[in-house]
Amino acid sequence: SSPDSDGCTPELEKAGLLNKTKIAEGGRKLRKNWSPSWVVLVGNSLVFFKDPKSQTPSSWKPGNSRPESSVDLRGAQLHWANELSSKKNVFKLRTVTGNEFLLQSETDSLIKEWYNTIQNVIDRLDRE
Ligand code: I3P
Repeated sequence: SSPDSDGCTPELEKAGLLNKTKIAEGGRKLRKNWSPSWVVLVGNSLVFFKDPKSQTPSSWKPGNSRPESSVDLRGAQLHWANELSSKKNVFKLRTVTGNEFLLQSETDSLIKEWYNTIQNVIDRLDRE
C-alpha cells in the first residue's frame, strides 16, 4: 500500500519555482518585491519557501525546510493579471483575508499549468 493509504497526509499536487511578489496584506497595498519562490500546492494550501536550495519535491515535508508563508485557497480568487506588471505570464491570487500575490514564470506552459491546478483546487473547495 502507499505510504499514505490512510489519507491523513494531504496530497502533494504540484511544486516548482515561480517568481512571486505580495502586493496586498489584508486589503492594504504593499510595495512590490519580486523574488524567486519555491511554491508547493498541497491539500488546500499554497506554501511558499524562500530557500531556492531546497528545490525538490520533498522540500515541503515538515522538518526539511521552513515555509516562508502559506495561503489558504478556500474562497480564494485567481485572475490573469498581465496589466499589473511589466512581466509576462502573471496571475493574481487573492485570499479571503485580502492578501494578494502575483505569481509569474517566463515559461508559458508552466504558468498555465499552475493557474489551472490552483483553479481546480479553488473550484473543489467551492463545491464542498
Ligand atoms: C518596482 C520594480 C518592480 C515593478 C514595479 C516597480 O520598482 O521595478 O519590478 O514591477 O512596477 O515599481 P522598485 O524596485 O523601485 O520598487 P513589475 O516588474 O511587475 O513591472 P509597478 O510599480 O508598475 O508595479
